Amino acid sequence: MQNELQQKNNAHHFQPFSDNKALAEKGPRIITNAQGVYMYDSEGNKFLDGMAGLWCVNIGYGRKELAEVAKEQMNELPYYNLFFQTTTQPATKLATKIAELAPAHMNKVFFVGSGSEANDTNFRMVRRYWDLKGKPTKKTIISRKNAYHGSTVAGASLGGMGYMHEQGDLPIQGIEHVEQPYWFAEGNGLSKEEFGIKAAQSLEAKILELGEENVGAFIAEPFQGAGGVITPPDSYWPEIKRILAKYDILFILDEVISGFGRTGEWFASTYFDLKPDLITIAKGLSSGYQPIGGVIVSDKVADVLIEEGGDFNHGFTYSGHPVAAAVALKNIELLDSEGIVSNVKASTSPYLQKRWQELAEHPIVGEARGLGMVAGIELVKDKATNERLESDGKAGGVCRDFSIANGLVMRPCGDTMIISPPLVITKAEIDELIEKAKKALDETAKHYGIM
Ligand code: PXG
Repeated sequence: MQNELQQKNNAHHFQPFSDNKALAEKGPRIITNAQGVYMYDSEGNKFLDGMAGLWCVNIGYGRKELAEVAKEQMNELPYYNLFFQTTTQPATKLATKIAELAPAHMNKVFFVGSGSEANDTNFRMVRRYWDLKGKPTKKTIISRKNAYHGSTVAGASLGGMGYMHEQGDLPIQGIEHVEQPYWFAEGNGLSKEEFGIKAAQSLEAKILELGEENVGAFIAEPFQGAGGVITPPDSYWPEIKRILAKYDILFILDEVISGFGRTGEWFASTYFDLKPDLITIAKGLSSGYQPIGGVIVSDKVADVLIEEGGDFNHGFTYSGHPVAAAVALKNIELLDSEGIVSNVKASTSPYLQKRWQELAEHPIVGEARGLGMVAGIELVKDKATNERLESDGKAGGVCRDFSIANGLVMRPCGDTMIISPPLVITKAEIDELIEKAKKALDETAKHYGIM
């Protein structure tokens, strides 16, 4: 029997990325409150949130300072826009703070409301840049299969998810996809490093196929998040850097997940030693406490768009919303002053990764991988051949259900189980996460008659 709120939900709420018919039969779980790395549902169940919401609650739940700042800002100035030659104090202060933390060659921020809007902004900025440079044919943006760049028309098109493209006739024109560096699934007998080079070289092949004069940019996540925490072989990024240096195209690094401390650095561009022209940000920018995103713009691009471009006819009602900006600024200040990001680098992420590797010993785990505060495991039936437990990627859902029943939110991407916990997670909480993950793996193995 479903409760009243569940019934109302079934009647009136059309939810994202959900089979709404199946959801109505089952009734949604209602999350009511959260503190630190834990969240609670309306039945009183407690969960360790191994996904930091949707990869975003970097600072953890329940930070009253952020609520206070939101309240103060709402009382002082609940809304004003950034259009037509005005700004607000929070938006300007936040842009200044981000520029301080960003790579030295990036000093301007364009605000939006989400990661998807930020990538739509990138799409338009890239085309505008090349128009202004007198090279209007450089329109195509190259992305990668199994990338995630958002859910708007441009975001979903830039992304490389087949299950998104097949709804609504995507991708739109002018977006092409090359190989992803997913060695476990696609390595085909090559060594990891050989495969990393090969995957990177599919970018060069595509540039040559399309003609450099037709390519505006390459977009990529530093590690793929929603694609299944795909951490590239060490050879991948150096080879991409070689290719990007050879051709005159822009480089968009989508740091919506990786930004604001997830790798132990403020930005993964530092972690991987990359030099992007544009960086996409959202999620950890406000730790999800308010919806806000942005594009960090390099001097190279800003000098053309701003010095030579006149009006950039783009922006949103909620671009740099003052309440969201004030909360984001406080969030960054706390991540910094409390040493949360530096602690990830020095202490908790090495500990998480060391303990996560223990899962590689489990009979149904084909690979355990990760970096910073993200990690993934591949579920298999046979460790020697990496044959999957089921042919259609359903084992991940089975493992997820066991994990949730044990009080750990760990999520599946097909048969890859992934985690991305709040950055404030302690070593003791990491121990709990690992024990619960092991238990879910044991139960999954038993379910398939393996243990
Ligand atoms: N880029 C990346 C790398 C993302 O992970 C976006 C852009 C879009 O951000 P917005 O704020 O528009 O959602 C994301 C978002 C999943 C999942 O299933 C991941 C995201 C969103 C929804 C679901 O892991 N990432």
